[in-house]
Amino acid sequence: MIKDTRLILALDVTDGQQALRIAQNVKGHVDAIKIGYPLVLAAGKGIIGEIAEMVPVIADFKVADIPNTDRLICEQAFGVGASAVIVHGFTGSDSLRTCVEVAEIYGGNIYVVTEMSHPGAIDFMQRVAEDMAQMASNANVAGVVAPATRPERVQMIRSIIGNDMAIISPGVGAQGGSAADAIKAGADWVIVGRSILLADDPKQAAMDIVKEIKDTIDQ
Ligand code: OMP
Repeated sequence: MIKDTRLILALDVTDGQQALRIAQNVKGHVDAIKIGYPLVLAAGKGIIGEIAEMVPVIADFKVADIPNTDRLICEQAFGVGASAVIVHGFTGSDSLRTCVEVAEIYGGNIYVVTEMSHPGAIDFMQRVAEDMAQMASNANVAGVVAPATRPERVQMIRSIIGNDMAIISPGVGAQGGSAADAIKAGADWVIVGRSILLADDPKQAAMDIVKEIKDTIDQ
């Protein structure tokens, strides 16, 4: 993924035509588009390939199964044109290794979820997030997902994985986090859905976030 705008759009809509229109509209203002179950279940996996023709696609399937099932899921995602797949860390190193192997075959990337951005992540995930970050680092993945809603946790996770791996950070806007704080804490990209999708002018909303990030970096 080319680091330019440092913004990833979470395309959480369930209408394929609307998804294509939004992608066309924001292309050039986002470095990637993240597509998850809502859109794929509604429009079919082919939507990944259609959008990948405009902007690189991260398939957010939060893969979390035994290695063989993980392999089948990752093959489906990379096979239709995803550049990267998001996988959960809590299923352990053998599951993760299998995802990495599939990614290597397709020349794609894996991002591992460490601690999620919503309040419930504190119930179970937070206490193993640092171990999952370490596992991700050992597995040499492209990066991890860490919460913009808790910039101090982004900073902690950055200290574990070092500077060779990327942090992509959701939770900006609708969930209360700020793009500037996430970037300052060490995120490489922020992931934003509703603040862009529900805006009167999604392209302008994306441009505003990109400006906020650029101003933060220039400070
Ligand atoms: P908004 O809250 O609408 O900006 O969307 C955030 C996007 O990031 C959604 O697609 C979530 O599924 C995703 N996400 C989180 O919000 N929190 C996480 O901890 C992890 C993800 C993710 O893996 O993308």
